[in-house]
Amino acid sequence: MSFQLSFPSNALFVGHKNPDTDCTCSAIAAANLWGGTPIVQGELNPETTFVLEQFGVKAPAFEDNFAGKDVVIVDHNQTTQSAASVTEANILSIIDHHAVQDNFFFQKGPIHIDMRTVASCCTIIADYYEEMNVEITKEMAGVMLGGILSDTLALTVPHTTEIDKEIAAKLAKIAGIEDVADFGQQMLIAKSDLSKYTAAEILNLDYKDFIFGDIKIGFGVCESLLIDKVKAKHDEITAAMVENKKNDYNAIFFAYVDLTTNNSVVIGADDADFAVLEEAYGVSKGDLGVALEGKISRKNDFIPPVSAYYNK
Ligand SMILES: [Mn+2]
Repeated sequence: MSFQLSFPSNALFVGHKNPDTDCTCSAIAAANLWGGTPIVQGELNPETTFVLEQFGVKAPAFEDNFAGKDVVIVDHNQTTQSAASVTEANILSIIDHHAVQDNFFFQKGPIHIDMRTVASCCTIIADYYEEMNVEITKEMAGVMLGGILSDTLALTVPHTTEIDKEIAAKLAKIAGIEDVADFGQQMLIAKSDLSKYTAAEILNLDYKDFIFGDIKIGFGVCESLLIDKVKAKHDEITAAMVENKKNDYNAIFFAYVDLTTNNSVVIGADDADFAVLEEAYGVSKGDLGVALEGKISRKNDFIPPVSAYYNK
């Protein structure tokens, strides 16, 4: 007899706060596979909305009260990236592809944990369909492809693995997407349309908290094909960062990620934050902030030097 992962039908499949396409689509596809309810902990971004509309898939319900509930965590593994009530949930499993650092979810007993070194959580969920011999519908193939293309910027980021590429190709076939690069480009265009957002909303759209010992930081990222339009709001974004910092943060950082060049500029809320960035990255502040060439990933590029700085 071999182990087969299963969950009770009342399980909630929960992605991180400030949801992105990968966590939302992971929750949808996992809930579809195992039975249960996909959950988002915030409003969907325009890229995720585009993907769900393409495949006629309903957005998950919003929920942030997890006390006493059966929960499967997808696409994150730190309490700082979920509502506080998740610490009172009955966590059944963690399925993720991020580094295990501080604030890993505590568990009441032994649970199933699946952390893989792939570029997207949807890659892992798609692999479960295969392993469990469950047919992938066009809709589910579409959303999982969306998650993979989002986290890998259409399979271009250096940490994209062969498994991500192989699974994306299979999903594209089922989803009826002939030109994956073109679909990825359409996702980036959708993601880059930030015209309806205020500076504070742009800061918080893709924003995560990190805790290093007793240091708490916030790190927002904006990936755009039209990053100059975002940089034009620099003063307002900085003001929003200063405002966020009042909520017991030691530092607030934000990265302008230019998807046309794959270069980034990371900024801080104030001089003290900029001093951290200069030392962590070993780069002096330029016009707006610290310029990082060829670096675009919070998980792989931005956080490790900052983590090393605070943990030294
Ligand atoms: Mn992810």
